[in-house]
Amino acid sequence: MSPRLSLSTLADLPAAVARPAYDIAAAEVGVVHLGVGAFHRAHQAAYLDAILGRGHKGWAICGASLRSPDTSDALDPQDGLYTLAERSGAGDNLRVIGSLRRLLVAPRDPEALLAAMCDPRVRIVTLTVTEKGYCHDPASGTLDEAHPDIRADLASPQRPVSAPGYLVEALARRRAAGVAPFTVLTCDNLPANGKTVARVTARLAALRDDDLGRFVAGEVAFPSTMVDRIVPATTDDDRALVAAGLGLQDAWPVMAEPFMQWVVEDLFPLGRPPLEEVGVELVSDVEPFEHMKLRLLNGAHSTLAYLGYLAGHATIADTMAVPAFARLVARLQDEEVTPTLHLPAGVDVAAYKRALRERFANPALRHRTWQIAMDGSQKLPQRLVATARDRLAAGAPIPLLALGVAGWMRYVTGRDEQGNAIDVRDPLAARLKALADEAGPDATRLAPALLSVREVFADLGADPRFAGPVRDALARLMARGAAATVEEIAGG
Ligand code: CS2
Repeated sequence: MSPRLSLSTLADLPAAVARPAYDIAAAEVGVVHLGVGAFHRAHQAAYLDAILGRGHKGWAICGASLRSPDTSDALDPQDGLYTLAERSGAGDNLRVIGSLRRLLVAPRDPEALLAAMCDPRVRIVTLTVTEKGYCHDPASGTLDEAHPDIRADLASPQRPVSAPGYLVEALARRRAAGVAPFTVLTCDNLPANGKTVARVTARLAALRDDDLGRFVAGEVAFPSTMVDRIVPATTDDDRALVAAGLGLQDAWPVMAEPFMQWVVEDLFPLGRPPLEEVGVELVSDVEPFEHMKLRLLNGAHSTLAYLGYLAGHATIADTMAVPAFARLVARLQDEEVTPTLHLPAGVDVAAYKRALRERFANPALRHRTWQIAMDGSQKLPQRLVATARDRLAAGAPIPLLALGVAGWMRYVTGRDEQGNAIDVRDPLAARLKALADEAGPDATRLAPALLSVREVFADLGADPRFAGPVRDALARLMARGAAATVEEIAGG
């Protein structure tokens, strides 16, 4: 077996592999990141690698895992170096990223993470902890005060477990030490993500102490962001492909499409890296971009994930290769999503949608429908339900949005169309399954049972203008299966 990628083997890389052109040892940590998974490593860490490459050496990252030690165990022996493989039908580009200068595992050493967050040289704390990592109620965007991790964080605030728990404790310690608060930059696909994380964090702080709550609400900046890059989970085949390209082993490379986008609200009281130098769009209002992305990309992604999985397709590209599914995506985007968007002048939404459909069809990315289907209860509100809410307010029909929601319902019953078990991963999985089991397969009972889940649908579950189309779509799915239903609805 070839040696491992690390600082000492960097010089052995073939010329075709891009690598840090800056002095890695001189880079200084200015950002602590919570949730150092594949998405972060293919997105924010790549942007900051480019920032370091332009000579701004104060913006390296200390990345922390809040749960599993896997990333740290894989990358520590590699001095934090890893490969980013950009994949498309045209081939693969390999690039070694050097911006991750330190790795921490929170449960192993919570004090080390808190100390890193309290270092005055750290000016920004970024997060990708997925939707469920904020311990909030997805429909209302407020802290779930009954969440076990939040209860644990209130019982022992100095030894946090959750992401909001770490933010609050580190902000409290900085305040006590007279160090100005860091900026909190969430990079998760939540609606109004800066405001939502501000609300959740300030509420947790207030539950500890009113004064701390006021401080977090009043003195801490939580800019909103729109992040975009498709990053499927890494497989062993990917590792082999990267090892062949490097001539070295990399225990955990990340695979991504060539496209990447980052729109950031420019609100950084302690300063920020010159992100505009590396293609980041700095704006005063992220919301129009966020709606465009969450509704057009993620809404279509979830729809393809549930219906594609049920129709027997393992990946998004395989699903998009079926003409009826490709038409379903185009019609959903054109007829039911685009009319809800309010885009700033200069955004070419038609080009955006065309590019999106090509990105979904990228044959080199094996993005599993099962992966995207995960955590639907946390994703549906902002991806499909909010769009449906806007449509109904405008008196407009929602047959295709309803079909996506019905696909989720069929999926969370936990049985596929052949009667095989589906491995449903969702914080609400057990409750969803119990509701589905009790209701049985008849859509006139199953749809209302699942529509009663307020965390997903809030008041819309009881609105006949929403419940009716969802029930009808579910009845078709139960009777005809996903492939035939999509063909009937979008085929011609
Ligand atoms: C996907 C996203 O897994 C999912 O739910 O829809 O991760 C998607 O690939 C990214 O948001 C693209 O930017």
